[in-house]
Amino acid sequence: ETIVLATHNKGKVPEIAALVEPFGIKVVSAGELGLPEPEETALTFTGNAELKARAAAAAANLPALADDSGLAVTALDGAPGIYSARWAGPTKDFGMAMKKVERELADAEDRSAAFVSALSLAWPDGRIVTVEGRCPGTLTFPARGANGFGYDPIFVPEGHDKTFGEMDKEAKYAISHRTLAFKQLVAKVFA
Ligand code: ITT
Repeated sequence: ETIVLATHNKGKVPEIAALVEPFGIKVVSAGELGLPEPEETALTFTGNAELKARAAAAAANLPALADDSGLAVTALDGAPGIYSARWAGPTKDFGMAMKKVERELADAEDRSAAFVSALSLAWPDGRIVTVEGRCPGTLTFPARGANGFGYDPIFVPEGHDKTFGEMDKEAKYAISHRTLAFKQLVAKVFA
């Protein structure tokens, strides 16, 4: 069996592939298939994950797994949230996006945040299963570490000292928002 990873984000592909491959399922990314990138018009992580999964399942005529994720900062009322990718602009400059988070936090004492991942698995027949995972932590500046992607260098997961950017991928995958969401997805699909 093959499923489409309905993402064009090169940081997400290896993370989602690592979750799916132990089940003996082959993966192909939306990028590799040349599928179009749907406009993310929903106002929630789950809504955007569902529209991406549905669009890819219909276009590829295969089951499709989409992730919509982001960084929710407590002192910013959950921003950048679903706009996490958009804060980096068209050039996907996450150095700039992390600086914007730091600037907007200014003197805020509360440095707590969470990474959120909504995963949605859609089939060409219209069936769909959607879940959401959350990894709590705190923000640290300046950014540290070159591993991972996006906002990983400023996020220290709860109970740890290193940022996701400093952790090796096994350590991140063990606790990430995406992994927590995937566990729920497996429980629902095989229920
Ligand atoms: P697709 O829609 O094609 O999947 P995207 O990058 O546009 O790619 P999102 O709309 O879900 O995806 O944006 C999520 C952004 O949140 C992503 O670009 C990262 O900057 C950030 N993000 C999500 N998960 C992350 C993680 O595990 N580590 C660091 N940053 C993360």
